[in-house]
Amino acid sequence: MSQEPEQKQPDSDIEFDDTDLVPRRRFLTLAGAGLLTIGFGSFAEGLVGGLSEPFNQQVGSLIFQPQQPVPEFPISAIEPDKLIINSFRGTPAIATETYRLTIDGEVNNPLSLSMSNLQKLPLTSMVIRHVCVEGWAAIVQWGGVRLRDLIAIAKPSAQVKYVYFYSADGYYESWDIDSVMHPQTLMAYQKNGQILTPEYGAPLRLASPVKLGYKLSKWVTRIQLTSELGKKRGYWEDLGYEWYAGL
Ligand SMILES: Nc1nc2c(c(=O)[nH]1)N[C@H]1C(S)=C(S)[C@@H](COP(=O)(O)O)O[C@H]1N2
Ligand SMILES: [Mo]
Repeated sequence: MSQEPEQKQPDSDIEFDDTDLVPRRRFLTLAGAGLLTIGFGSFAEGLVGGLSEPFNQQVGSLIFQPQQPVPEFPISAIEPDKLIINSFRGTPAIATETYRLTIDGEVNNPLSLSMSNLQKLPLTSMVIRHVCVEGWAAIVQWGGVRLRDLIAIAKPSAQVKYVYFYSADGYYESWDIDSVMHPQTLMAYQKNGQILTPEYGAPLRLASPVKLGYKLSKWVTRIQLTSELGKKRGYWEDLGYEWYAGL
């Protein structure tokens, strides 16, 4: 007699479709609880509050007591010509229609999100300064989804301390969880009021006033939550640049 090996649920099973804000498996439970009829804020809180296992103290406290916001600039301060395209390997071709953002690693609810899934979540807009270590800066308006909202849906496990970002051009970065959960850390799909263009990271890139330019990955396809940093920490970091790179 042989036992059937335990089958791991394939990622496709939890893919969103255009009408659901949440993966299908979860849709049933949340719809049952009536949570889908209310706003996303309540939806995320309901999700977090309803966890059966203790929520990561660190990640949890960051969700409910957000860090001090970094002051923003008025729209009139935007410097449209100053954001220099800085890409180590050119612009990768990404078809927006088939693009998916994967959120996985040490999470209870791995996600695969389309741009239309992401665009249904609350849009946050901010005008901040982008600073590149190569000696230039630009005031830019970014619009997108708060990364901490996405992390909350993915239900990180208790030990998560770091997050890796993988990009379609082979670029990779790792961040501390505090900076990831900062309310002004966005997965952006708009720049200066327009949809993001390919050379600036479309369809989805990091934008944040708490990190230097090289931490702000363009063309992000995968976000991996982890309790440990590996040997590789980031494209520039592995060539000698500082890892934390805070502003
Ligand atoms: N995937 C990817 N992301 C990246 C880079 C890159 O080469 N590839 N360059 C980084 C650097 S050094 C900077 S300053 C900013 C530049 O963003 P911009 O090209 O939109 O001005 O992107 C960052 N993100
Ligand atoms: Mo940079």
